[in-house]
Amino acid sequence: MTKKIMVLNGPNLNMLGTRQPEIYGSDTLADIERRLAKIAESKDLELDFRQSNHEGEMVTWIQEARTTCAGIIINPGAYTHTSVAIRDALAACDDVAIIEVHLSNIHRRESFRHHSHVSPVATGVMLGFGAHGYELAFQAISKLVEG
Ligand code: CA2
Repeated sequence: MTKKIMVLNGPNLNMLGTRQPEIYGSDTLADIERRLAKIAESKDLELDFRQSNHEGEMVTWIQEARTTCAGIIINPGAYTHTSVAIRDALAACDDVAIIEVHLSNIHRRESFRHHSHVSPVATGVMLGFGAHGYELAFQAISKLVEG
């Protein structure tokens, strides 16, 4: 059966490509989704790509992924630094590979971005590679879920 990878994007990431290109690049979320869809097809994986500006909706989606997905790639946006609820939902995903992605290197930025509630419950973390980081994360998760 084809395994499913859920890619979750948090608040404000729907504005990607419209402003602050010096930090986040000029690709839109739709550009990223298109590239991941190609990789998913080549690896016989199903891609479920979503974005939300709401913490509770993200928690509900993670709970859904817990029973339907082999892997989760998540850029929690600013919730990275604030959300114990998203962390707890991810921690409950026992048999799911989890990769946290950030476009920017959060450790080179303001100190309030240095801490992630998500990293301790992620299988791995990809940060600072811009939009390409999503592709790197997808390649990595395809290895984690194979077999
Ligand atoms: O570097 C990342 O991927 C972040 O998760 C992006 C978040 C930020 O709060 C995190 O600290 C690091 C912000 C996403 C907002 O993205 C925008 C993109 C373009 C225009 C406006 C916002």
